[in-house]
Amino acid sequence: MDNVTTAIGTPNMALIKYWGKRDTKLILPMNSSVSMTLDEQLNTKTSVVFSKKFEEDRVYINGALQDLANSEIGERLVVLNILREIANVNVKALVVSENSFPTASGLASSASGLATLVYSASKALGLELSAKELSIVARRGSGSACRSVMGGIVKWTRGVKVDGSDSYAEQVAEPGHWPELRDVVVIFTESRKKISSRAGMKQTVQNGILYKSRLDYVEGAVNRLVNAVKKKDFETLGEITMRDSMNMHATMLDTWPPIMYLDDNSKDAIYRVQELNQSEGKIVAAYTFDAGSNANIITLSKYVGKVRKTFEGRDSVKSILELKMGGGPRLLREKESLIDKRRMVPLGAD
Ligand code: 2P0
Repeated sequence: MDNVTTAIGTPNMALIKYWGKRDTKLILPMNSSVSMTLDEQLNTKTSVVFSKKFEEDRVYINGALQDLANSEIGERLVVLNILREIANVNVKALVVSENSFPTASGLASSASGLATLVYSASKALGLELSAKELSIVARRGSGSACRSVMGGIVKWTRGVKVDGSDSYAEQVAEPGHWPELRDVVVIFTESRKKISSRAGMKQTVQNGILYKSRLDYVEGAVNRLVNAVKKKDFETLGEITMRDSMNMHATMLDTWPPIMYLDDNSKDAIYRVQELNQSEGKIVAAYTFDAGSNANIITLSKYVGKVRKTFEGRDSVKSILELKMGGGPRLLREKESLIDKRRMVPLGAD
């Protein structure tokens, strides 16, 4: 106890999307999904300390103390209780976390935040959990977070057991297997999304008509995508990625009331990528959209210039990031801590 740990972790971008839960408490998904963990250009840094001196858990995100009794953040912090149970201790925690990118803007902040918290807190408690064990704990905080506890290409298997013990993430390929893979993020907006992923997926499962047909096709697509990654077959990966993004958004358009994250900028991006692929005579870039309008263009390093040229200089484009695959969370040195160890408060607090 009283051991301050600081970790850095990153978001992941789903190539086959998680959209819908079969168990909302244990966060068990309706379908398996596959993602690439991104590099540290977008990151979360999280310092954690457990101490008998604390009377309650206190969590600061981007400098603001969170109201744990009345927020979704409070629900997500069940991960701290699960880790305390595993460690067999009952001490409260101070958590100080900072995102390098906007929260809830469709840039996967919950995945990055929860994965980094679980990793950092497990180390603070002296636990040596496997990647699989970490993913099962992180899943309880946010589904997509289970895929950010490891690097490279990651598959989250749906599982069938009611206790969720077979619903976990595993690495399909290390970043070094396909170092040319890129996610070019085209940012149109940094504002908060209108409806949270959590609420949006619930509404889709409850009221969607097309949603059932998504479930019929998606497990086969996961297997085909995993094979494409193993063979480094970009064209197959690209087609599966684009079609799965369109399929997920189609299930949202079809639910009631309908949900639309894609806007005119997103639609323009879809046509531009199609035109690029047509002019190259093959799939060299693949668009994918999460619960937001920003475009993620999956491509290979040699085509990044052409993808950039497609979007650069346009009024609608706020910024463009070129992300590689990342290696998953890791510990940082003591000097990078966000906690004042002597006073046991966030660094810079009064
Ligand atoms: C994904 N998304 O696979 C999909 C694609 C958004 C669109 O996972 O309720 O924040 O915490 O389990 O993980 C976003 O949903 O939802 C998400 P919860 P989460 O990345």
